[in-house]
Amino acid sequence: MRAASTIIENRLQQLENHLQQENPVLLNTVQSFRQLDRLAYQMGLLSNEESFATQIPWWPLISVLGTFSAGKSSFINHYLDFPLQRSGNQAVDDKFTVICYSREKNAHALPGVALDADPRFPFYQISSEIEQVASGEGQRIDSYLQLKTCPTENLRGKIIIDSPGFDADAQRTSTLRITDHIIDLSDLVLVFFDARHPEPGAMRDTLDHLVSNTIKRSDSGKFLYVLNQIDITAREDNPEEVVAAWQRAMGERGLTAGRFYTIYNPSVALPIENESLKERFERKRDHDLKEIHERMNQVEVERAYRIVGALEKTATDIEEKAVPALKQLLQTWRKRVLITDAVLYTATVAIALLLSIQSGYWQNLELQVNWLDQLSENAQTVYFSALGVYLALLVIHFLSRNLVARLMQARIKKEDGKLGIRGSLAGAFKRSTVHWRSIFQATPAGWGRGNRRKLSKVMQDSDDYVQTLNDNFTNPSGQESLSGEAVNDDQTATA
Ligand SMILES: Nc1nc2c(ncn2[C@@H]2O[C@H](COP(=O)(O)OP(=O)(O)OP(=O)(O)O)[C@@H](O)[C@H]2O)c(=O)[nH]1
Ligand SMILES: [Mg+2]
Repeated sequence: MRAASTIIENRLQQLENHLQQENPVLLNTVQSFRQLDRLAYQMGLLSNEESFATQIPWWPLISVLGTFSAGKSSFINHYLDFPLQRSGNQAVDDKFTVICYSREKNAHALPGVALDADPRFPFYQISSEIEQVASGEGQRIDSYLQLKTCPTENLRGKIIIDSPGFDADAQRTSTLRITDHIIDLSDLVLVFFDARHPEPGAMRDTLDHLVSNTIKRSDSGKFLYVLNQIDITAREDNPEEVVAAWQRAMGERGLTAGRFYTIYNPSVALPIENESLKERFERKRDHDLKEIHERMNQVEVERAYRIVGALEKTATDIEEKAVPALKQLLQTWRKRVLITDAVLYTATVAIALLLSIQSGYWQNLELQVNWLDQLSENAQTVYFSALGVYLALLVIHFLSRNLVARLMQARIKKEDGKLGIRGSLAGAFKRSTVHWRSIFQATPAGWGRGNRRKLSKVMQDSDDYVQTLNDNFTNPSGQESLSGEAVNDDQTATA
């Protein structure tokens, strides 16, 4: 138990260290999650080796997938404004690279084990998952993953994953498994295609796996489809046809309306000679690139609100769902214990009666027990007999409350989760029905005045976090320009 709580403590501390560099508002939310954890331990909603904070994804994850040599790495370098990833015309990347922010001036690369062992990152314990699909591959985690840190401000509050070119034929099950894992965790997925004449096999695999399989997902909105390198098409007779062919191929896979972008990379593109063509291409590229970048930046904002939202929801759910449900359960338990008590007492009396009849102690409806008469003459024995009866009743009562609690707990465990709250109602019920708590106690364990006050404080704090986030994310200079515009409007009005 101790070891488990130390693991959780370490995890939370690592999280805090990272947030300290990255987003101080969210650092405060970890404190609030800790307060909720303590309350939940006392209520029994969480066990010592759990934390509300580790149940939510902290990292806004953007993944870049797609055909090989489509320009994924170059796109990332351009976004970071930093030559972090190697690029080239041959297939360059054979690993997934997890790129995250660090204040240190120099970029660092760390092997895959660093990711596998670090709970702050989305690949924590991925090796065991890989081991399940490809035996023996789990230990070779370094050949699949690496971690790079980069000091670019653009990267603050996000993790970007660069991936090897997608090619289902050549790729092992483990790579496909990692790809699926990444897609599941990502807040935003950019699927890259190549406007040069792409290799049909790789294009087909990408379409099958990264387009067809994604349309029916409930989170299909997080996929953006990008046709890159369209500067090349400027040299073709009919550039529009390349884009049209691409969209047709997507349409054949069922993707008709969607987020299609056509871009090229300003830093590596070939020059376009024709001035008007150049202007048209640049306009389209700038427009689409801007939208993609905006979506990428938005991910951080959404993540921050998502986390504060999760904090507030966890707190309100305890008060509005868990506690009422527990009170209801305790009431049912009390009722059932009293009924069971009554049944057991009656049964005991009935058995005693039957035994006494059988032993011939009853004559003419009168109890004739000589030894009982003798016993009642001695005050001490009367006292001990009464005590004995009392203890017997008590034992029966505890048997009954335990039995009922256990039966109910099994039922609750089965239905735990239906309520949609974090934490275990079954655990909290167990805590509230421990033998030293009276069955007449209506409030659940850990729900005293002190803890209720702490919970309101967390709710109050989460409102404050939202305000701080609003202050951080709404550009303060935007306010100025708004009033500036108002002045201008007034002037035009008077003019
Ligand atoms: N003309 C042109 N070339 C590009 C563009 N984007 C990338 N390239 C070039 O295409 C080649 C492949 O780029 P990478 O960024 O390595 O592509 P990748 O998708 O990361 O490739 P893998 O990791 O090997 O799958 C490089 O030579 C880039 O310079 C673009 O928009 N236009
Ligand atoms: Mg690459």
